[in-house]
Amino acid sequence: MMALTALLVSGAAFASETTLGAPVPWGMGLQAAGGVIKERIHDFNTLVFWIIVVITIFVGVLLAWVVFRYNAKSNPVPSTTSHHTGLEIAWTLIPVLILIVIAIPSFRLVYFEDRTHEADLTIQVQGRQWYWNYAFPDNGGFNYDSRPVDTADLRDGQLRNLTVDEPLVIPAGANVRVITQGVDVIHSFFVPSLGVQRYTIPGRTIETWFRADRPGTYYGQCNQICGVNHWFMPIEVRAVPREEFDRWVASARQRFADTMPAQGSAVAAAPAAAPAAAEGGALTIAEVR
Ligand SMILES: [Cu+2]
Repeated sequence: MMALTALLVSGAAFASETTLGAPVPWGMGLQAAGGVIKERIHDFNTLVFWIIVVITIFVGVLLAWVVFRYNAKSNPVPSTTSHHTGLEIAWTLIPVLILIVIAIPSFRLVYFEDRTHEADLTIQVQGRQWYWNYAFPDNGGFNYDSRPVDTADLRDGQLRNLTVDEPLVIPAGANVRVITQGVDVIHSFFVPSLGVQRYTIPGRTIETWFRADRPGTYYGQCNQICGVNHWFMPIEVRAVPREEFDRWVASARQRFADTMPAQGSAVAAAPAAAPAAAEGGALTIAEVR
């Protein structure tokens, strides 16, 4: 039901083929999955949820039975049993088995989320007080800042405290390796609908990955209290088809050319072919908004 609501909301606000990874009013479950990691998180969550339901019902029934059957009125002469070997083995072994049933998929998921061995693309994420900086080392090394849009400046379809001026654009379906770095204090790169979360810690470089299997817009926020504007440090990931991503890269290489390390002719030559594509790329991004 929750997933259905999320789907309806996303269908209303965005084109039908895009997914919306964002909080929804009265949402109580996990956000809709935009990729494989979040799907596995959903599966694991469902498994643990039903284990909890069964245990809660079992303990509730047991408690009610003891209260009604063995209260002082119904059971004036209490049993003097102090040990029951069979029972003690059971209430030790069964919880151990339950924990094993939870632990195996849990560890599998932790290691799956941890890093990818087949990255199609590497991006570098820096949390800063109070905005994000994204770098594309595979695409010329340009980088840019991503800052939130003030509520007063929001346009139609933009989300309060979530929409940013320069989203993180990635190709849909690609394994994106994320390298996080800290600059000032600890921040945390967190996009719930893509199932990705990593600290950005000064003096450290940490790796993780994510994949958006469907084109769409996925929102997140800094997830580590990092100062007075921590609440206003949103993340907007836009997953687009490969061709659109390539157009965006061409445009970004021009717009953020001053941030690219000088690497001789390879970098300098690339923008020559780009102007037309660059405009197209920028237009497409604007259209989606
Ligand atoms: Cu932060």
